[in-house]
Amino acid sequence: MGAQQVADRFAELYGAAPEGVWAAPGRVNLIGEHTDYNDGFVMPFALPHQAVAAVSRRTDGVLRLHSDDIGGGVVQLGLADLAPGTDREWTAYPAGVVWALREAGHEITGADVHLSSTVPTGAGLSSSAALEVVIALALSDLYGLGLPRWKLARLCQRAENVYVGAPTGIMDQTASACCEQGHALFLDTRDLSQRQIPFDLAAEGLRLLVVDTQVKHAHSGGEYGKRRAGCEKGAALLGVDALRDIPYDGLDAALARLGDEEEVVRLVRHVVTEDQRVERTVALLHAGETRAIGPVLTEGHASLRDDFRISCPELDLVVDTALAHGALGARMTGGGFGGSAIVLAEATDVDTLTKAVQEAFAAAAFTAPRVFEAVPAAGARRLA
Ligand code: GAF
Repeated sequence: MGAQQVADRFAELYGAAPEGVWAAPGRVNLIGEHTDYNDGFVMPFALPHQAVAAVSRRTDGVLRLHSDDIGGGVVQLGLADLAPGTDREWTAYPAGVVWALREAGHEITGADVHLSSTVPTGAGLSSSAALEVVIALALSDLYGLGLPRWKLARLCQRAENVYVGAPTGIMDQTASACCEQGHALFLDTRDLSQRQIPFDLAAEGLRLLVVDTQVKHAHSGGEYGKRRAGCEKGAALLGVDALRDIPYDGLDAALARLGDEEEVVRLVRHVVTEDQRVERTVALLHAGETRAIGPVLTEGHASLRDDFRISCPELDLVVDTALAHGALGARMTGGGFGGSAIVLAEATDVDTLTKAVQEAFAAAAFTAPRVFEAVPAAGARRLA
């Protein structure tokens, strides 16, 4: 939805034009899954799908939130009443950001907000991070906080971890806040250092498809947290701060030290090899060998499926079908347990591949997937 439409709807709801309109995108993660809470590497890029927010300040300690995507009218909250764990609705994401900003000492005295998002929810494409980041950026601008992007991302992660109660890492919020058009973001989640990596598939006759399996997932559920706890246990057993500290060439020795901790062994193996896959992907892109990243993506899927155990039949079917019909590589993307897969393919194979995946889903009696092409889009910004 365009900035003007969102501003018009704001004016209809609240009786005056907004002070401004901002946008923040969802993301696809190219490679580097479940590495971000292990201080590791990730490589997301922004989608053209985005959350758009029209916002004005208030001075009376009231936060009003509205979205036509959800329905249910304007929700009015008192800033003094915002408290972690009290909201189980979509409003927890924007309200959590206001809470996190105030908790960090920023004087926010209220806001009227109208939101409209095109990021599919529960599809592993970071719809919640888009909501958080768009509010954080709007309030940082309006209240003159001048917060750098990485700090906005940290505040949004705090909102999600503490206020919403989902123990996620820093990737999604940083992707939404920091990605640039035409680039993937190589992010070191230990110190948040970043490199924008040119990623123009069309110029090379390639395409990246996103296949949303329509299997919904949620990270506040227990499985994500269990994986995270297992990784932390692995780091503790190995005497390191985070699994990032296990070098790839020290993996075998580390696994041997874990002995019969079979589950921890699998988690550690995934994280350490996944960090190495990110580094390999960056090196291949740097060398102009874009097609060669395909097998690396596919290896990543096998690791998430067999070691991390967070795939599902629908995601595996996308990957297997795409590979059987000529894809260069394919893998699940995002947190797992449903959501989306990505497929790297020659442009000329896209129609055949899409049809094959759709037919395979129909034959398996799965809900029809949603398939679209992903082109790296801009990160969060002010629109008006
Ligand atoms: C979700 C989380 F929000 C991220 O922090 C990340 O851990 C991802 O799952 C898995 O790579 O999107």
